[in-house]
Amino acid sequence: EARLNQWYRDAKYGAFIHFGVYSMLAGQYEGKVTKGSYSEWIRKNMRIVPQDYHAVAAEFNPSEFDADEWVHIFKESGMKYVVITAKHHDGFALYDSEVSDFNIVDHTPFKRDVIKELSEACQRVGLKFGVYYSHAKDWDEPYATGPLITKDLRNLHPDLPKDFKADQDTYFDRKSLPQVEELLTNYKVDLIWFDTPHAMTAARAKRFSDLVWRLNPDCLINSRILLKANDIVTVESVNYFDFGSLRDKEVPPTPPAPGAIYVESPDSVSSSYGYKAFGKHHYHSGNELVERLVHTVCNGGNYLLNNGPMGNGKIDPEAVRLYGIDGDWLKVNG
Ligand code: FUL
Repeated sequence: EARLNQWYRDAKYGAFIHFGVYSMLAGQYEGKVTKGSYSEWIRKNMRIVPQDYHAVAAEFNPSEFDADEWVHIFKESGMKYVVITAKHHDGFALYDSEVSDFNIVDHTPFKRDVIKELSEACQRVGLKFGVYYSHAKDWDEPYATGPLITKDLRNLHPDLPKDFKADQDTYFDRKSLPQVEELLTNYKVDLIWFDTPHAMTAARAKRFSDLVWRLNPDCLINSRILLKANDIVTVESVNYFDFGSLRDKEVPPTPPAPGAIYVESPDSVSSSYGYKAFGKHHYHSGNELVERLVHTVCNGGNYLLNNGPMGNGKIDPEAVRLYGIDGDWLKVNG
């Protein structure tokens, strides 16, 4: 069945968004700065136990969030689609989920469904809408250990019974697949962006792709559903720095064949995906980002440039400035 993915071929440039409880922490917890460059990894890197991370989440209140303001910035910057973290590795859902209470509506004073508001704002201005979903890794859910060694699992969940046995399939059945089903059912999703496919076998990945395409045959799926997922995905997501090696890859034919692979390069305006105000962190220069955008697009790919909004719900002003530089360049150079 042909997928209506011409929009993706034409898109060239999109906004990636990492937003969640970690945005509020901004790289620091209880006065200590997190190790590692990614602020969205703070739960694992600082070994924050469930009770404590849930307490932090209960204070998450991005009261200045305005979906229309966000999409205005993306549109002005020449972006054609948006991909936002519906759930990152910390297990917190940015939408109203019946599957897990650990979500923005049930667990925070904010109580608003960011995925709903953003997807509707995107539709109003004609931007395509995608969700990032960490399908294999979930630090809120002991069953989903993936490559976590026992020590890591015990660090994150010290109160587990001694005889507890992790089981990735139990996690898929109880949380991951049902949440993907919710997302595809309750929102208009044009692209689902899976990530870190540890513990994924071809058979497990097929459960996800079958589910997605049963609910929405036009939904694009990226390659991080499974390592070497070429036969089932429509979008191959490779980091910007790997992109050079894809130069010789065959550019998809027009009109796109069913299941054709489109190349995309996810990248961030800074050395973190989640917003970071503390610890080691740097932003890339405007020139560098324009060069990355051009390089990616000239190689037949889409450039998915991330910003990490702040805990108050506003887009980081430095990201606005850097997006604007790309936007100005596009206005002059097409
Ligand atoms: C990685 C994740 O572990 C990072 O936190 C981020 O989401 C990046 C886009 O992908 O695999």
